[in-house]
Amino acid sequence: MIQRDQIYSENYDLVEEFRFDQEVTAVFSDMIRRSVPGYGMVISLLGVLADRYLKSGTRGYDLGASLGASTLAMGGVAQDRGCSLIAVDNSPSMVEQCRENLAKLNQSVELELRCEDVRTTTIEQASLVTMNFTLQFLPLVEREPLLRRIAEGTVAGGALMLSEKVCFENSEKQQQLESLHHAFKRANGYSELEISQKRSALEAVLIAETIEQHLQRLKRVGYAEAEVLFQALNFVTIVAVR
Ligand code: GEK
Repeated sequence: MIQRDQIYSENYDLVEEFRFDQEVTAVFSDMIRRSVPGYGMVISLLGVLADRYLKSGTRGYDLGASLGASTLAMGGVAQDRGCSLIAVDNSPSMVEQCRENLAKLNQSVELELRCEDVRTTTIEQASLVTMNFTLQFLPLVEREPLLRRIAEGTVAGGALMLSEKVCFENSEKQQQLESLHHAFKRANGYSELEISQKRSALEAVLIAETIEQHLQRLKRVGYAEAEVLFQALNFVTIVAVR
């Protein structure tokens, strides 16, 4: 059963930095659906991209796999084409729960679940890499080297699906989308207190960049094309092709 996220419903004197610990893991499915506009569509789109990009004999990677939703979305195609899947997350509690969820995958899919930092993951023979809402948690200076290694480990014609919370240079647009995102959370049952305490917890942890910064960097690291495939408020999914 899905447990409701009430982590920030109590008033805290001091809001601690957000961490992907046991408490977050227990409510994560509910939290991400009520906090990230378009999350369900992103996961559905990944099934479509898997069909387009996963090539037989290659690998699919899910970087920042959390509970395995993205890995599961690639599972059917991976099985049909004999691709192996590698799911990575550095939160032990997420990995533990993810292992149970991935048991749903057909045993014939070659699957590796690793509890490690994506910055140390070797990417080889990838035809599809998905990094949904994970790059945003890495220090800014470490993003380009990681993306370069992903691009270098991707076969010609392979793709990266990158989903991120974004910000906007235009301050009016930034304010408008930020306020719509809060309205989205309110509409999904979060109180003002929950929204503001979660924002404080994430302040130093989730650093958003602009769509332009993402697209330019993807081209710099070796992708031939990079385009926004889907946007819901201030959350975008970019597809970059090698
Ligand atoms: C989904 N993609 O459901 N190395 C490995 N994992 C990391 C790192 C890191 N350096 N930093 C953060 N994580 C998923 C949702 S959630 C997004 C991804 C969100 C992991 C972290 O432990 C968490 O599980 C995940 O990245 C981010 O499609 O909570 O907004």
